[in-house]
Amino acid sequence: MQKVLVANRGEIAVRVLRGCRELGLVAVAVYSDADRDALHVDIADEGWYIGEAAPAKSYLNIDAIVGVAKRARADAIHPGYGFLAENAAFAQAVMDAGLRWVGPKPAAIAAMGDKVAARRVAEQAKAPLVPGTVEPLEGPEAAVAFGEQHGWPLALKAAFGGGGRGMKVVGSAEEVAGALESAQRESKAAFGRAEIYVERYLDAPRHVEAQVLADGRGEVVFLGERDCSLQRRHQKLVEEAPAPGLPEEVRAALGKAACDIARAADYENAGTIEFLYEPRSQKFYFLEMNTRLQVEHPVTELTSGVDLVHAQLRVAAGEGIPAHYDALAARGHAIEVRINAEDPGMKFMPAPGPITGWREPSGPGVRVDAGVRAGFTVPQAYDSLLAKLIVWGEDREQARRRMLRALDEFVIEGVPTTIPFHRLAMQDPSFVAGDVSTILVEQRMDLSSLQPQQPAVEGDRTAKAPPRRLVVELEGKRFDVTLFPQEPVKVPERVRTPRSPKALERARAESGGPGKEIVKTPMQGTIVKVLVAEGDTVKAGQTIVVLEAMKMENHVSAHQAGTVAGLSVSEGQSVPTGATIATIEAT
Ligand code: MV4
Repeated sequence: MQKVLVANRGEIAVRVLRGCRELGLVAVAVYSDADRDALHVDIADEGWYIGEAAPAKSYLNIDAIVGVAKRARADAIHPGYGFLAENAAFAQAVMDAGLRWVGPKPAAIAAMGDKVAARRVAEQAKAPLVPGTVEPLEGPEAAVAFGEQHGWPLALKAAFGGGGRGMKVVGSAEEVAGALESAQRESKAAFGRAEIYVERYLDAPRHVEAQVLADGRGEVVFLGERDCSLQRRHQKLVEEAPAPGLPEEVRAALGKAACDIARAADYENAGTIEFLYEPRSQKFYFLEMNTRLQVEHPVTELTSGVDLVHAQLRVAAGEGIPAHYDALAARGHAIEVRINAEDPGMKFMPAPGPITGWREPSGPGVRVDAGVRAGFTVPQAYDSLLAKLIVWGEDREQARRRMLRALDEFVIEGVPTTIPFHRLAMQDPSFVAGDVSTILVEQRMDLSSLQPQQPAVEGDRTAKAPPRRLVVELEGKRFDVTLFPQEPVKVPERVRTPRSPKALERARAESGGPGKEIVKTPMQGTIVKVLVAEGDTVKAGQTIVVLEAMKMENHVSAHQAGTVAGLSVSEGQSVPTGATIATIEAT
């Protein structure tokens, strides 16, 4: 193995390309139209154009990527995370093209992608599972019977979902049929498969996951666990290793269960086994397995001392796992925060745009894995992760204080970021005490002090220009020239236009007037259910229609109590954003 193509972008492409270069492998980047000026292309030995900005045209385009790998004479492909990383067909296509795949065999990817099949693997490995089914549900009766036997509430989950999408919590037998129907519809739309399985729903668990490394010949090592409980809407925000307060015997049992599952799955390369953990009972339960390198892998690197990208490349090259990896004990404590181009003061709304200023923290125990730099425009086409800030400390408290210091040093101008949220999180009393859980961010933290972020500099904004490159593309391969500008360059300003008195008046009129509420579609989509009829009395907060948009079902509800006066949509109808659904007249 001598030349590796990294089929990804952003910080993970940078991370993996660095690992390749450190091992003396030729590092090949690929890029789309939106990434001509991206950092990952810069730090690679070669850059190859693969297509338009839309993921389907570039980073998800199997033929384009495998085609470039052949033209570049690469002999292996590393997928990073996201995009095609857990696509068994891609892994197979890479192998069929005579290239090495830096990851598990396609059969293991496929088995773990089917969450019910994954539960069967865990069961076979005698690992603890959340009580539930290991076959898809035949109908609502089976779920009701399960609830009556094991107790309520239940979680209905999509067999081909994952990451929390499509999960429904059901509190009683009466709710089962509706929730199952909705879960099936949503799953079919999002994943093309309607299979649903059931589990007992655990209240406020912790998310603890195990990092494993397998050589594909039966050798599996556990490299430590991570706590990833701090998340919002299934988007992780903070991760740490080791999991705070986890008793040593629980850690050992969790590590053993993870290795047993990896062995039962005939696993190869780096993988992550997710568990739900209940501190009160000290019980943990298998949830899912992720067959890729995770975003949060650096906290394990800092506490285990293992470079996981090197390990992945060595395993893929057939080198096996160094013997001493089996007995590594976690050293110190590491915390990672995700720096996203999102405004936590505006419900974490993504805000792509040009980065006009960027200065990373450094110093003892600080690592920054960034995918961007000053002058780069964060594309709208991809996720909003700009960088990960990871710190190491002798213990958790030192790591936490170091994180606060590093967050203070981090300067990012031009786009809002999650940094203000992380300052709060690091000082939240529950977090400080290590009392974390999956409901901490959404139900316990006080986020009221987070304000919408204004541009860092007002008025005529200039930024010190970074070196400029002239890129020449010749038959799809890039060559570049560096220019060092003498003058500051002007960067576009983000402006928010205040609404005119006329526009404000129109907005007031559209609200329906006193005592009336016009319920409108929050987004474009299809009406899949109409739950009221004209003349019905509704309560405040009651669902009026179910709107499917972007493969998710959204409940559109009345804000005020009253009578349904005008109902202007029907099931199956496509609606634009802002369309009138019904008028509610206060009674
Ligand atoms: C659960 C659960 C409680 N009980 N399953 C959400 C993500 C998906 N991978 C599984 N998830 C959950 N499954 C049972 N039986 C609670 C969650 C959950 C969660 C899990 C991990 C991290 C964050 C979470 C946030 C909300 C819910």
